[in-house]
Amino acid sequence: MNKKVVSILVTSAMAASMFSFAASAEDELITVGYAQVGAESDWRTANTESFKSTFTEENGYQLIFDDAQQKQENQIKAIRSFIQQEVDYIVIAPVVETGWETVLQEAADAGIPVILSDRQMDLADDSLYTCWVGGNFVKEGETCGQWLADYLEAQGRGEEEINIVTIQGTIGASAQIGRTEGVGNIVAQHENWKMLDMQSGEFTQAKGQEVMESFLKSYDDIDVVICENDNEAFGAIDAIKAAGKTCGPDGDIIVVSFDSVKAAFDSMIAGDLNATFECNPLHGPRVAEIIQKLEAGEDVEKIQYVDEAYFDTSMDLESILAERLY
Ligand code: GZL
Repeated sequence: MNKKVVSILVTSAMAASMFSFAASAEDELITVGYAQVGAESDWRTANTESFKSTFTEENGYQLIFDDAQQKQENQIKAIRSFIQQEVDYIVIAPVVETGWETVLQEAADAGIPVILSDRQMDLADDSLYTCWVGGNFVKEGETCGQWLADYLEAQGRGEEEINIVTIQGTIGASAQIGRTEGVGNIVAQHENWKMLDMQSGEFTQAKGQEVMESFLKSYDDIDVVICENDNEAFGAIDAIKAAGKTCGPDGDIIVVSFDSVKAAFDSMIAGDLNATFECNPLHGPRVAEIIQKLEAGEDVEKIQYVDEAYFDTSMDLESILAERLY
């Protein structure tokens, strides 16, 4: 056999072995399709980063990430694409709780486990997803309401007529439903508290400012604004200042919010925000732990809450901020 033919055969054999090596390396990676809500808030950015830094090739994963820009139809398209790509797992942070049965059934028919992260789904058949990991939104709301009661009491305002407005999150999202319910449970315990109005700020700073501007035009006696995430609070604070009013511990209007991102600590240190109620976004490692258990054939808990706290201006915020991961 002449040298040329031999060299072609050797090259082909090497290419084949490399391809098969690459294929086997590729085969060893666990493919995860992740349908993320969007990039609407600092919390969401931290949540996305947690997944991207966890589901790396070095850690044995191939992550296929989709940003749905807060649109359910985009998330459904992404899930269908993951099914076509025959991923090993689908992770979804559902933008709203309803409208998922059909596409989840398609994933089930394809034999692909679905893990829910962050927000929940309202399903008649909860076998359509393997498990959910996220924050306890009702508890976050109740903790916020109780903090406000204690704060007002400490100021000698426990019996005063208190006018409250709420800038809600995306209507129909678990975080909005739970936080609104939780705060409402505490408001109901105080007959001297009045919830003047509630409107959605879509969990964004721009919309939060717009809603607060409208509240300030409609009501001249607002004592408290409850923002269902920190970014809405940043917008509300800008609107309050633009209207010539003050906010925070020494201001006209008490401002509280949810998430506890780093920028919320900056706002409390600046004296604008009174308190923030944590919603831990670092779900990546938790979901990876779940996948590893499933890979090992182990059972996993259906509902898995992450640990959460709250922070206010009575605390050593500079020290806490120095340790914060998001
Ligand atoms: C909470 C999450 C919410 C955050 C917002 O788990 O769903 O969505 O509170 C984000 O910042 O937009």
